[in-house]
Amino acid sequence: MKILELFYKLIRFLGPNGFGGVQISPPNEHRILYQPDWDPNVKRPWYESYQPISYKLETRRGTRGELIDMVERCNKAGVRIYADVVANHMCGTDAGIGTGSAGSAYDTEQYSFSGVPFSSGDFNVPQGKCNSHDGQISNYGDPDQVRNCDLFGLMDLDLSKEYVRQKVADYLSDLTSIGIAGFRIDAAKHMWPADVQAILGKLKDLPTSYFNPGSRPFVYQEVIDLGGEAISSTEYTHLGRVTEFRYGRNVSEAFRDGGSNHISNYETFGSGWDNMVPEGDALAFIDNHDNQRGHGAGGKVVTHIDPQYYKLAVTYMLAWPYGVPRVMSSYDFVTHWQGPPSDGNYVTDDPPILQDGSCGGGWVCEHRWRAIKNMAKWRNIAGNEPVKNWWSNGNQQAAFSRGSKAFVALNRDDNPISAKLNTGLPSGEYCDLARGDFDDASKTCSGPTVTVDKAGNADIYVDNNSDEPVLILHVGAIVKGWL
Ligand code: AAO
Repeated sequence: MKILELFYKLIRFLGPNGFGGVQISPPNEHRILYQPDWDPNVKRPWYESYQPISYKLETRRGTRGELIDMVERCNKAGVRIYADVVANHMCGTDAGIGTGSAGSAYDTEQYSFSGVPFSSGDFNVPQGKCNSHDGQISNYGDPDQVRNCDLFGLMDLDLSKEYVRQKVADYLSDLTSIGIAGFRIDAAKHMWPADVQAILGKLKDLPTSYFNPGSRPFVYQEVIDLGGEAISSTEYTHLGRVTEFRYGRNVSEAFRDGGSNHISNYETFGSGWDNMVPEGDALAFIDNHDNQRGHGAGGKVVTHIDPQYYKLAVTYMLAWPYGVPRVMSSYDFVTHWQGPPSDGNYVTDDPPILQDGSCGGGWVCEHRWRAIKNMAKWRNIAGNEPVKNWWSNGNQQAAFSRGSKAFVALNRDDNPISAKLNTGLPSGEYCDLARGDFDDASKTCSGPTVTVDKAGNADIYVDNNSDEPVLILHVGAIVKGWL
């Protein structure tokens, strides 16, 4: 009985808490980058997953069968799975001769990947299509170089070739056929938009076993555009959404340690700011797997390492109407290349779920932190309601509602928020979802409540020294209505 309960607890967390989907690490065969001289817990760096060997679905995280099982269970629970797709390149030229995580043989000197198969005619550098002296990308001002040369020595595929396009499209079709709902296209900036378009054009609608007829894969492309380079995000927005790296940078400016902006200035945050793409084109996020450890780009973004600031930033992201938001869920690390918690064979561990619902075993699971977890449902309840009742102290405190559905207060200041504010909400006694959880069946709150009067006003108090420097209310968590 206990085991069954635990099982249901595990599969029933994301859906009931309002999370719509999960982005998974690249699910295809990758290089095994064993570094015998490295520290025991980092012998297999995380980033080997970004060095494809073939499109077989077998990785350090599990087998094809295990992936299918997970996708099916998640689809049944109403949670979609989005795969991180690495199609710009294969592994690094430094890999030499070896076999990948599914046992496929490769030889980088010969440009041979037997598991696909690819050979030298399928890559840009050996065909002389890269214009840099060493086959590498060094000049981000030159779009030909960015798209035809090797990124960090990763063997750049010639995606203008019909054969290569078809192999990638076959891989993506395989993913959708098992119920995967869409893709993050890794390194899309390093692929010609026309090539991405040709590949996506080969895909069929999503299978009707899990999706409505006529559904297309949800696509978001990793295009790092912080300005000052030749390639801009808008070259890709007709193909799907783009990862808006300016978003996390901008929000972090208000919330991270030493940030230079004030939350009081964020009343107009959105598409008009800092040349961010229109909100309908954006995938919004605070940090990602690269910039939380100093890889990639985005500058100094706030991460789980500063939990108070991070809760503020993610609460703001989920409360503010811009883009499709993505919440990061991490494992703890000391060195930036350290791989995930794993067993003696470097197979990634399942995160153990502790009594209080948090993760153990080295997993951070930010998405299970109470404020972040409860904000997922908050955003769903807010829906398309506009921002109303904006309040700020002109400094680092702000509060606002989304219509009359949801209200949030954020405190990054040196003083508590202690004010009577218009929450925009119907009168009632609300569960403070930053400090307690609401049980819908019994209409009870495990933490303190906040009373909203008939005019929508409430005495709002948010301690600046609290671990939870936010206040979260919505109409789905009312202990007693119509006071
Ligand atoms: C590893 C080793 C390499 C080795 C290679 C082959 O680290 O030393 O040569 O293997 O054996 C990940 C890791 C890499 C790793 C790779 C393969 O992060 O370290 O290489 O797996 O195992 C660029 C790309 C972007 C990419 C990002 C990391 O544009 O696509 O670098 N992200 C994705 C994934 C990432 C993955 C790959 C791609 C590869 O998310 O996990 O790599 O599949 C500028 C450009 C950016 C560029 C950065 C970094 O950014 O604009 O496009 O990102 O440089 O070079 C300011 C500027 C900003 C600038 C930034 C940094 O912020 O405003 O524009 O500074 O200069």
